[in-house]
Amino acid sequence: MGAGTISRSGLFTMRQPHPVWPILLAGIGLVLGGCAGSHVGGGRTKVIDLGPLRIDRVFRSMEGPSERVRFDYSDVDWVTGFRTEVLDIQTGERLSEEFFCHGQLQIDNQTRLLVTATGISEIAFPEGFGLPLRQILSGVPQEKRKVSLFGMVLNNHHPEMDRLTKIRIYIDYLREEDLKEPGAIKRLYKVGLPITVAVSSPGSKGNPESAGEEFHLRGTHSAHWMVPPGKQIQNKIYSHIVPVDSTVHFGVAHLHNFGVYMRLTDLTDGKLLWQTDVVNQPGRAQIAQIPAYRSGTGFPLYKDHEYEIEAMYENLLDQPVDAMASMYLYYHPLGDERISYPDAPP
Ligand SMILES: [Cu+2]
Repeated sequence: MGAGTISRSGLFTMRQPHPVWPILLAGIGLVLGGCAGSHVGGGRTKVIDLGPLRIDRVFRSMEGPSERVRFDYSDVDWVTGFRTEVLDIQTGERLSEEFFCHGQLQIDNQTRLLVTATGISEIAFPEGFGLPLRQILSGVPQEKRKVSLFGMVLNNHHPEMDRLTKIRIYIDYLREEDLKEPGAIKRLYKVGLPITVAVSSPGSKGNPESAGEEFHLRGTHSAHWMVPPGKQIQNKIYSHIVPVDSTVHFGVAHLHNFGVYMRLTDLTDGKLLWQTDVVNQPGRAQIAQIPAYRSGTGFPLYKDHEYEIEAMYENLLDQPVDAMASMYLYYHPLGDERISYPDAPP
């Protein structure tokens, strides 16, 4: 059906300079039955717990305790959803998303295929779409053809707290045999579009390595910066964001607290394609939700167009706050081409 495999480097995925966190054969793997879609059967869910992760002081973004475990994908052909939650280990209570920094499903070549974070705890592709994990991995060199799950907690507000928590990850998936007919599900591939700033620019963090494994250093540019009090708009222009003409069917944006919006504009067409406006908890400078984009129809991305991503922060404190702005889009190639991520991100 497809036009062969296109070698897609992880050009716009985030870089992890050194694997600081050991890969542990831990976590609890459960398989749950799920409800079936109309044209595919046997929706399945794996549940994996990461932890214990002790929250006993303030941890800002990328500073909290974390765990990485190996993910056995031997029976996973398609991923249709990825959800994360933080639970209190003793009571089983689900904690607010303010205690969730981020989670991810990552290939050993550092390509992060699925990322959740504060306010975007759920990836749920539109019905009839899925990420073809097995096909993607078949394009990755054998020695890197492994997958891990990662989760990190966060605590911006409660210095007095002392709780043992865990991050629970749900992975909704399908096996090939669940598809009632060939082509019952459309392939989605990820592109990550981070805003980056010059490391040496005023206001940026001086030592990127100190921020831990997730610090997205891209040459002399970093995906992490500090926002001074007041409003700030950052943008970045990208070209060749997709290897083939495509339509986007799912998207999320990652922002830290005091983020206001993130938007994607097609500069060639002059069209605003998607904007997401942060929803804060009532009366608090705490992200409640960053609404996702989800559509069976989608919007187009063209291989030869130029795009701009833009993010606004409004820092209401009298001191600088940490910031990031990344957009993760899931696109379906119009010609049904097959994409892989054979190379480590630059
Ligand atoms: Cu971040």
